[in-house]
Amino acid sequence: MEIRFPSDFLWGAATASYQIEGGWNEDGRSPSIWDTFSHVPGNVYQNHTGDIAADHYHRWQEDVSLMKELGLPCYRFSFAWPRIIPGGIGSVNPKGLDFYDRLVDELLSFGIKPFPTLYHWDLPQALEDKGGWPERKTAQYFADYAATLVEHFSDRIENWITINEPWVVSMLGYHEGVFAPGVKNQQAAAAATHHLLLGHGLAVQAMRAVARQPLQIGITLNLSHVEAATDSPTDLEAVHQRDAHLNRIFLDPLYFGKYPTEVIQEQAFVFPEGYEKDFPTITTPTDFLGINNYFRDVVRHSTNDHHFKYEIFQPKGSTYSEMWEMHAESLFNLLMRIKQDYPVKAIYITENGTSVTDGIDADNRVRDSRRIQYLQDYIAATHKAIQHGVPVKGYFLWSLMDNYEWNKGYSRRFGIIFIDYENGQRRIIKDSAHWYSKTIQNNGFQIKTYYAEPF
Ligand code: IFM
Repeated sequence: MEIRFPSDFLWGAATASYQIEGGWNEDGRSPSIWDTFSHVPGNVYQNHTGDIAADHYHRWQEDVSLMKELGLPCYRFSFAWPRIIPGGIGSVNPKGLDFYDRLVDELLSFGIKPFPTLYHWDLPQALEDKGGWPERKTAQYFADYAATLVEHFSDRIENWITINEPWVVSMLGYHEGVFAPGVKNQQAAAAATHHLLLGHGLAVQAMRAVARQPLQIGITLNLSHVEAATDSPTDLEAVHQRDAHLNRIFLDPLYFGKYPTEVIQEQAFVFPEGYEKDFPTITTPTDFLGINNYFRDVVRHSTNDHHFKYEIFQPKGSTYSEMWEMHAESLFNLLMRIKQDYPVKAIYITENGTSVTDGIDADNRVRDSRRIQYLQDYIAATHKAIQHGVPVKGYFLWSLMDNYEWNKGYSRRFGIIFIDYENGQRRIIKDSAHWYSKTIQNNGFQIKTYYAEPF
């Protein structure tokens, strides 16, 4: 079967500052919470850090040439807050702006549209020292930082994402403590959730106030379709709860100005006093919703956890890559559900992809056929959703290049460009990048069976 996307569909690839840049202490950049966290032995797989990462801070020109070679129309990257405002608040670092000026101008000179994210988890450590996201003032500091960037770049950049995956920031960073800043405190996580939403709303307002052209602004959420392990009433209830904790906890305040009732009633989430007064700010209208999706969540009832009466269940016989189940139909289901339940004007898939650690063959090729299979299936699911009326306007593959996968360090490879960390950081275009490049060129593809075996 042949599939073709609408002629104005936007194709891109995504990265994030801490995961690729390196240059962690250069040109006035201050430490972020990820520098602090990754430098503590035991926090990250084999104590890997982002000190050098893919060395994009020095190789950005080569990386932009590769984007050009692949015919990439759009590039999603993130600004590093500690490069721009090293203290988190106050003075702006001209060298930080210079780096992104060079990057943005180079992209534009090649006709590649920049699609930046303002916050992809690298909070300046100075702000964590003042309380981090559980502290209300951080929301305003974020809005000030957002305005600084928009003032400087909005003559050249139209599309902006405020925050990437606030669920990960609050739940993995402040509740489970497995991501920076490594805090394990439910109260802190609830406060962080609320202040991330507030920061987003304040930022949208501040950005529009200083913009040099009408902007397209959105937030990116990590969302998953949730399914029950069985039809039992308790498993169905588990679906409802998980959906509230993962999806509705951000979607409902953003679109309806309220937290899900079930969440409010639980002991686990106690939001800061007077939180309701912030909903008018949190619901400040945006232009699109960014969705990061990789897998579905299958859940069943469980009393193992003190607060959450469910557990994630890995169905037997399903297909897994190194981290997550591959289940493209669940992306279709998720998109249909968003269209049905929320008044979303436009959707961008701001991340989708898979980790497969295929290495370099003797002929210097990386034959990552399993990634091609994954991409084909998920992009076809996106296409099907568009056919069913879901307003998906673009797709960003995660990731342009192999990079630092947070607490898994360099043990995971999500890139369509291979980074040879051990051999001078050379870049090798993987088979999947050639496939994606052709897909962009043809604005679609012929569906094939690339890889029939289970992983
Ligand atoms: O690498 C991350 C990215 O930073 C956020 N979304 C998920 C990706 C894969 O885990």
